[in-house]
Amino acid sequence: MTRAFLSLGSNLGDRLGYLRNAVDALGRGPAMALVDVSNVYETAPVEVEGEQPDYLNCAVELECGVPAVELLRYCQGVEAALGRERKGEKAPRTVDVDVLLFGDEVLETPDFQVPHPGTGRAFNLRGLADLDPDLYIPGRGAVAGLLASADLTGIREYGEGL
Ligand code: PH2
Ligand code: MG
Ligand code: MG
Repeated sequence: MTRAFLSLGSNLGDRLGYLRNAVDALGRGPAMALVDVSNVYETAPVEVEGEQPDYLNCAVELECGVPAVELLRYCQGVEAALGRERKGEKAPRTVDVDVLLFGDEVLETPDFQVPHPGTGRAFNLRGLADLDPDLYIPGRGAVAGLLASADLTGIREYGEGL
């Protein structure tokens, strides 16, 4: 089993509902067990062009018994089942499910990178720190240290969480 960490994001429609449904679907994945879910954060869009609604983001920890690419395919299936339209990597979306970390694996293919480039984003560090501040991100360092020097502007805790 591999310890995997995912990032969930939604900025269209019933954002909390989409995060909930995505977490439920991840818990039903083949050879996957849900371990924990971070707090939910409302976050200002980063690295996008033009105006977009704010996101809800959270991080999820899984125990995963399939290889990283199969987890990625499953996550893409969850996105599609929850109505995600492929309008571009940074377009507003019902739900985005990114594989941030897969054990200590480092993968660099044209369409799948682990650690995910988004592991450097402050909202992802915030969610990961809820799950395990000692978590080590290959090539970057420990989450707690990275979070300490991150700019947390535009990130606020959202309600009761999931
Ligand atoms: N996802 C992006 C681009 N920008 N900004 C926030 N706040 N939250 C996201 O999930 C997010 C983003 C591309 O996937
Ligand atoms: Mg993303
Ligand atoms: Mg994505």
